[in-house]
Amino acid sequence: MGFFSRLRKGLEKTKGSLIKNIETVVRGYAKIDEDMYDDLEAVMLTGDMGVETTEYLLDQIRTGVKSRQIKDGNDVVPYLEKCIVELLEENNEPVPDCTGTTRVIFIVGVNGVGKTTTIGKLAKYYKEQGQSVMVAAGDTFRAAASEQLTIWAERTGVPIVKHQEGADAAAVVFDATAAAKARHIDVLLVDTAGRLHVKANLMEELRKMARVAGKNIDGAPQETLLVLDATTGQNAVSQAKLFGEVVPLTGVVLTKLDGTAKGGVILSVKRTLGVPVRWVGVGEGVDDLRPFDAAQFADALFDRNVEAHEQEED
Ligand SMILES: Nc1nc2c(ncn2[C@@H]2O[C@H](COP(=O)(O)OP(=O)(O)OP(=O)(O)O)[C@@H](O)[C@H]2O)c(=O)[nH]1
Ligand SMILES: [Mg+2]
Repeated sequence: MGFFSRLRKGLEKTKGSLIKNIETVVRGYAKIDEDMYDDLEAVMLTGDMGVETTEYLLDQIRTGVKSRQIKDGNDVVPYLEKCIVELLEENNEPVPDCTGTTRVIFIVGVNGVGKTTTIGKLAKYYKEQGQSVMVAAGDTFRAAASEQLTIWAERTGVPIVKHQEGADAAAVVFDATAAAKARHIDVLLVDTAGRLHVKANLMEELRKMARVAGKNIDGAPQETLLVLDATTGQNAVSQAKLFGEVVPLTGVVLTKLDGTAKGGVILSVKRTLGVPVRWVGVGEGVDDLRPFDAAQFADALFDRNVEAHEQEED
């Protein structure tokens, strides 16, 4: 199965709850009234779209009704689909150009969201793009974290910089940035320990790592990607807000979209955080992570252009 098919399959539960429920609500109303808005609101909140995004979409529907673009219940779903596609497409400015220097990418997030796995997948992706890649075991906190990353490094055939367990994570970053610079590496992926936004000392460590990276490579880290587990729904959004207060986030990696009904969270991540979703993950396999493509995501969510996508995959 190609990525589109896997994405589509991964979004099945979200579709089954969110989209189907919206359709059911709308179908139940012969004419548009306040009760319909109330029912729609409930369904959207349950689908993890979040309060702000839900309010926004309901306002859009009201606007559509006023402007007569929505005349009856039948028009609501296609109209909403259009609004959701617009949300997916907004705020997707391209990643900064890093030619002539090493692109340093920090991977941050709470425990178990998929940071280390994401690094393995990114290493493979960038290598396939013809870039030289190095990884840094910046999670010196958890036993076995650097072994886990070493396995990924071996599997993808990229060099790794690591220290002893318990070592200073900033020192790992210092050595890795120095090595990457000396070897003219294109992409340095830095793993970090899972941390709770409430642990001040760990957050301070993250700040220090970022500072140290900039000493060896101007402007580094050029990217700080927050990994969010889609299955946690709205919790992911609050994590993101708090992380963003400590380190400037440049993007989000949304993992574990496979098998959750909470895929609607992608809309609220985009809308409330104002940072682009850069990557989406739909499984544990090395090819289960791809750059976020709004049109592809919308097509997978609404079952559009399925044949064309499947032909591309063959
Ligand atoms: N189903 C699914 N599982 C995933 C995905 N991404 C990661 N995982 C799994 O999530 C689990 C945790 O992944 P890790 O990469 O170890 O997470 P981490 O954030 O590095 O965890 P800590 O280092 O403990 O903070 C592993 O079992 C991964 O295989 C995904 O997109 N889908
Ligand atoms: Mg890890």
